[in-house]
Amino acid sequence: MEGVAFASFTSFATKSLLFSSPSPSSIITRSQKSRKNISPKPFVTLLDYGAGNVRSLRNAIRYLGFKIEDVRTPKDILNAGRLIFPGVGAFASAMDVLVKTGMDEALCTYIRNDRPFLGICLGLQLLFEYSEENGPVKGLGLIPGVVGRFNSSNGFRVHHIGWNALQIAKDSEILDEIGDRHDYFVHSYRAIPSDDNKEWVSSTCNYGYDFIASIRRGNVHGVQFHPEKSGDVGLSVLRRFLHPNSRGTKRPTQGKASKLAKRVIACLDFRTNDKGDLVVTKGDQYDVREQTKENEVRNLGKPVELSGHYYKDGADEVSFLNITGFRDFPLGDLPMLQVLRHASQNVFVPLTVGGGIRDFTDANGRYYSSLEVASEYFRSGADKISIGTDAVYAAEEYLKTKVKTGKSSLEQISRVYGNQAVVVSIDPRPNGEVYAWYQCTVNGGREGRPIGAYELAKAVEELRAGEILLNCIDCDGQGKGFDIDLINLISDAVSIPVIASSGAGAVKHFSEVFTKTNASAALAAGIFHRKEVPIQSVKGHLLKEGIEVRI
Ligand code: 1PR
Repeated sequence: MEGVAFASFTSFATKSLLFSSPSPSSIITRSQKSRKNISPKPFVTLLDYGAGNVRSLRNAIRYLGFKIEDVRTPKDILNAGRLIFPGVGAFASAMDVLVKTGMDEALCTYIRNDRPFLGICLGLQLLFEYSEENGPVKGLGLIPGVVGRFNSSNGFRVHHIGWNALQIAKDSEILDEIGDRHDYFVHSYRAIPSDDNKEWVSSTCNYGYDFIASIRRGNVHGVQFHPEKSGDVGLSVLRRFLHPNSRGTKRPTQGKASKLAKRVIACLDFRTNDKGDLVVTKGDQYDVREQTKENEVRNLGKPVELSGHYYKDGADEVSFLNITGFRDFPLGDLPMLQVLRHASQNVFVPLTVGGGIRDFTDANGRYYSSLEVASEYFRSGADKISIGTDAVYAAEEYLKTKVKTGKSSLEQISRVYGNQAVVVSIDPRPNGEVYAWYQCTVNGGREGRPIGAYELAKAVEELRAGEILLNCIDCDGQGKGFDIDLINLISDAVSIPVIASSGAGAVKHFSEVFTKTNASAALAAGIFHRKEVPIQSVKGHLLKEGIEVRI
């Protein structure tokens, strides 16, 4: 999750590093370890300087049967048997924390002594000499070379987000099970390969040009992708690092995967039904009630179970949309947070959550900023948050005043967590007979606003949205295919990734949207909930049509 501007977090981060309070269950003390009746689970040391969400990584490590010991002092680094460093945040802020706490020297000593180390994302980049991110900023200087920003001049969207393939350069052991499969990346800076760092590079990745995807020398490893979000393949990378002698099938490295794959996303719209149960539901043009006398909310299953099922079936991401979030205070919706916590324990692909993200004052007069709401979602296991209604109001205000106040939920959240973590969900409806335009709506399609989808998309990109989830009320639940004109209109207007949504009813609709538009991902709900087509069949069809997807 590199790219997060967390300068404002530095003092918090430093404090939390020195006096950290990770959840009690995640900590084992040395005295505990020496007690005889303690669980024999092996443990790994985690350097988490408190700058962001590493819950997914903690979940993945626990899933693999390891306990986590958190670093509190530089000495803990030197005493570690096996150390994972998931860099989070911006390069300069991270270096600042490391230097202030004396962790920089401890890390350099640990790595120079060839002790088992795995750096992830920024945790890889910090090993280099310099980064251009807000800089040049000096890194740990263990690997010759620099970290630079992707540039968009060759037509590639600057954020490299999604599943991409590796070109393995040398035997790395931890990458042995990757073969020709994709891994999940999300970053806008990358380490540049050169003759000086050639001996370190174990794989590269291509996104317009080649960059370093992983490094290895002796026991020291680093990966730019997120193994904790890369499904089975990612878990194999972590497992091989944690259990160096673990056996798995070595897969061939020369395969068909060569570039950024198109993503297939499963979406769970959910709300509380009339009995008070949280259920996954699905609308027809946003109407989620059965057309019967009882007029009940359609119930298509339980969110945690379904998300686990879609993960196993090959979903590249899972989205949870709390469709009545605009009515209630999202943090009052504890079941929602529980859903996220449980789902993220077993689903190792990115999770997006949306619904009701906005500033809020509760019945007791306590004010919660949208940033607090989003932070709670991130802490509970979300990788991205999605904003609908509040983004429409922010865009309207911005277009009226031409001033970026920095105060909208969109701006606040993307400033702290990075714009790759903020999706704007658009709910447009075609309007007008002769000069049709796509009118934006708020509150789950209940109210039309005086702004078009095109204007909204351009405005939210300027306000630092990282992705657009483009729904279409007329197509929703109809199974007649995506609205190709709408998707072209928006994906040609912005340079951030666009997720096409609404209308999938057959596998051919997925190939159609990827061949006729520039959409980076296709999202569907009903076709999967009604078990009409498994995700694997969608992917099989796309592969047959020559469209690269993760398998
Ligand atoms: O406005 O920030 O509170 O966010 C509310 C979120 O809930 C928005 O993302 C909005 O799109 C969503 N939402 C609100 N009401 C509904 C509803 O259905 N009544 N669902 C709703 C939107 C659209 C997609 C759906 C696709 C694919 N659903 O998420 O899953 O259309 O469906 P299909 O494949 O079956 O055609 P805020």
